[in-house]
Amino acid sequence: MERTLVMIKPDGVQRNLIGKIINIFEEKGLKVIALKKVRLSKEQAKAFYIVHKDRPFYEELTDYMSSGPVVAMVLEGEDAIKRVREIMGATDPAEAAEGTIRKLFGLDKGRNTVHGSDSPESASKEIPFFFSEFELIGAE
Ligand code: DAT
Ligand code: MG
Repeated sequence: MERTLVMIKPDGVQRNLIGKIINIFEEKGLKVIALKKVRLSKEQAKAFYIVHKDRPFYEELTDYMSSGPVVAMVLEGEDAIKRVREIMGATDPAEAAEGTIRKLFGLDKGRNTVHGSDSPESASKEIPFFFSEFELIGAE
């Protein structure tokens, strides 16, 4: 069993896609073990995306991620990190495979509707960014 951090980005929350997106993950057998809606400050968005601090899109990305509420959740399942990345699709919605969340709902490279941890190392930093241990309610 593996855990991964997923965010529904401001464009997804704003367009009332929270339920549809969670439904896609649940139908694939992933379990929601923690869930919250939050508004990130600019500083919090910069901290969350610190690995991208030297990329040219860091300012645009962190402005965007602090521009409206997001929904953060922890999903649990076998191979959850890789499976969530597959279900989300490529970063650029124009390049995302048919049936992926970003293909279905993504607007452009920045407003691509969802975030998912890209590795176990990322998940182990991103989950505690939003949730304390006692907020993670597994299936057992
Ligand atoms: P992913 O979210 O697929 O892991 P990433 O880690 O490379 O992609 O980048 C993080 C986010 O930054 C991405 O979801 C959207 C934004 N982003 C990436 N490349 C961008 C670009 N060239 N222009 C604008 N935003 C970009
Ligand atoms: Mg990434």
